Parts: sequence; structure tokens; C-alpha cells
Amino acid sequence: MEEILKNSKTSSSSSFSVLVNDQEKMNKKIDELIATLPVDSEGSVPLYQLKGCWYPFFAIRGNIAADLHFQAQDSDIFLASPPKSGTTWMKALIFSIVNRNRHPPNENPLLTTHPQNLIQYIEFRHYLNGNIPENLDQLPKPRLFATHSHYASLPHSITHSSCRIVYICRNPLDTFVSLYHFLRSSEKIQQDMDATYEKYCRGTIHFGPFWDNILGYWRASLEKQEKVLFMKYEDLKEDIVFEMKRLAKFLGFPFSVEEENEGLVEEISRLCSFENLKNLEVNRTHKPYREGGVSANAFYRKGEVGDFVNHLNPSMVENLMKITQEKFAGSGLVFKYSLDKLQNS
Ligand code: PAP
Repeated sequence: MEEILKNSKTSSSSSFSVLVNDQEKMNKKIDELIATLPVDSEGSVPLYQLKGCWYPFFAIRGNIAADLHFQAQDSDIFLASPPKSGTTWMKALIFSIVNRNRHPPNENPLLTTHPQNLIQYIEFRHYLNGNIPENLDQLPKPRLFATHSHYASLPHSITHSSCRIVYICRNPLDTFVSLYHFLRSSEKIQQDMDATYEKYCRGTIHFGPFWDNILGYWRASLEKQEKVLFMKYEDLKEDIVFEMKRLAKFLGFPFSVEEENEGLVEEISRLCSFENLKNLEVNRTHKPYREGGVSANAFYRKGEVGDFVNHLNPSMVENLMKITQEKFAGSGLVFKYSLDKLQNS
């Protein structure tokens, strides 16, 4: 993709931006590139592999378009995650922390807006189907975006600017169980647990392989601490106040001593908690959270660490733990599988 980007820059007689701002030329480039990509058609939706990441059909065009067109600003904040890792929670937290002076907790738009609509995915909302968005410059600063892309396949401008990336992930067992339930409800196809499990283990799953998605951001967070903050769902569950302070500091919106003394951190944590969000009218409805989207309540299921024990048999657990151990060997990465018992991956 960067090759195309380079070629675009040199072959355009006028300018790079003229070339990539033209929707027709963009579509042509996207089509050309997609035709060269490996495809997996075994699952409920076709997946395309780009730079190691398996994109579902509804995200591949957008990712390429964003790579060719998106201009990151240094103040931008990106939330990155593998699907079903706590993204909705983090969207609520980041939005509330960054906008707390504009929107105090009792007037927070979260009370009436689904978190998924407050921070939108770059590859399948802003650049959906490869369409160039018109309104990105009008978004309030700092602009907030989300992505499920791997670090290696992020749009070029994101990795090559000083914008910040917060990454959230979760142990592979709970992530798989959450994904399985979500695919069942969102793709309205009877998903077979064994077949979905096989695909998950093979890596040919939405934005997989799961382990590569995580390792890319893990390594980037070690190399560029000011750019990438690496967070885990289980840590948030264990000590939300500590993790929120860490997050706010990284984002450049640290809580002041006065705010901490007033209990603002706890107040925002309660607003964004699973129990509170799940029960708000905007989130508990079966109606789509946006036109053509899945039910608003599909993003809230159990919100627990360790729920995998209720869904996976021992051999599935053992196998996934073994793969995880092999993939993360030497990386220093460990996950918690329940909150009272730490098991290293
Ligand atoms: P996405 O990738 O489609 O955006 P994402 O929000 O990352 O989904 O994951 C959904 C999971 O987060 C669900 O987990 P479960 O299936 O194991 O229950 C969902 O319940 C959980 N979740 C959503 N909101 C919260 C929250 N405020 N606190 C904790 N967990 C949450």
C-alpha cells in the first residue's frame, strides 16, 4: 500500500492531494489493490488480507482509502483494539475524559448517544466503502477516531504523525467468546461455535490474527511510549481509577488534584460502567445504534472477566492457551483470565 502511496506522490503531475482527493481515481486504485489481495471466503463474510491483517469486506476499502487520503493531526487521538476487547467502554471513557470541561458527567452526551456514535471507526465509518469524508476538519479538537486495524496496516499518516494511540485488548478466551456472540447477533447468520473457533485459532477472523493485532501495538508501545498506550480490559476491571488516571495523563488531559479530591474520576467511571451504560435507554434498545447497524444492545452482553468458562470446553481452553503461549513467547505479555486468579498466558 505504501508503494501505491509513493507512486501516487511521484506519478501525479499536479499534486498528491489532487490525485487522492478524486473519488474516481481513489476507487480505481482501491479496486486494483484489492484484486491482488489474498481472500478468505470460508466464513460468513469475505476477508481480505492486507499487511498481515484480515479485513472484513466492509472495512478493506475504507482502510485503503484512509491510507491514501487521511491526514492525521498531531492532536488526534486514536483508539485501537481487536474486536470485542472493551472498545465501547474505552470510547465512553476517552470521550468523557477529553470533553469533561465541555460536558460535565450529568450533561454528558453518553446519556443519550451510543458510545459507538461518539467515536467512529476510520475504516468502516468515516471512509466506509472507500468514500472520502467531507467533514473531518469540522470535528471538535482533539479529533477522536477508532480502528480495529493492526499497527502495521494503519493508514500511513497515523503512524507518521505525532497523534496518540490508545490500545485496548483482552485475554484471548473472553475475546473469542464475546466475538462469537456478537457475530451471531450482528451477522444474523447461525454461527457454528466450532467453525468460528477454528477460524479464530487460524487467525482468519475479522481483524485477526488476534495475536498479531496485539503484538504490533505491544511492540510499538514499548518503542514509542509517548505515542502508544497499551491497556488491558482486565486491568480496567481490577482498578478503574488507577487506569483512568494513566489514560488521562497519556491523552494530555490529566486529572488535577482538585478534580481527584472532588471525586470526578470515580464519577466518570460510574457513568461509563457496564451497569450504567447497559441500562440507559439509548443502549438497551433492540433498535440499531445507527442506520443499518446492529442492535444498540449487542455491544453489552456480560462485561465480565472469565466468562469463557461458561462457553468453552477444556480442550478449547487448553488449545487457545497453548497458541497464545507460543505466539507471545518472549514478548513479556501476560493476561489475566479471571480477577481472583492470575494465570500467565
Ligand atoms: P466492538 O469491538 O464491537 O466495539 P467491544 O466494545 O470491544 O466491541 O466489546 C464488547 C465487549 O465489551 C462485550 O463483552 P462480553 O461479550 O464479554 O460481555 C461487552 O459486554 C463489553 N462491554 C461493553 N461496555 C462495557 C463497559 N462499560 N464495561 C465493561 N465491559 C463492557
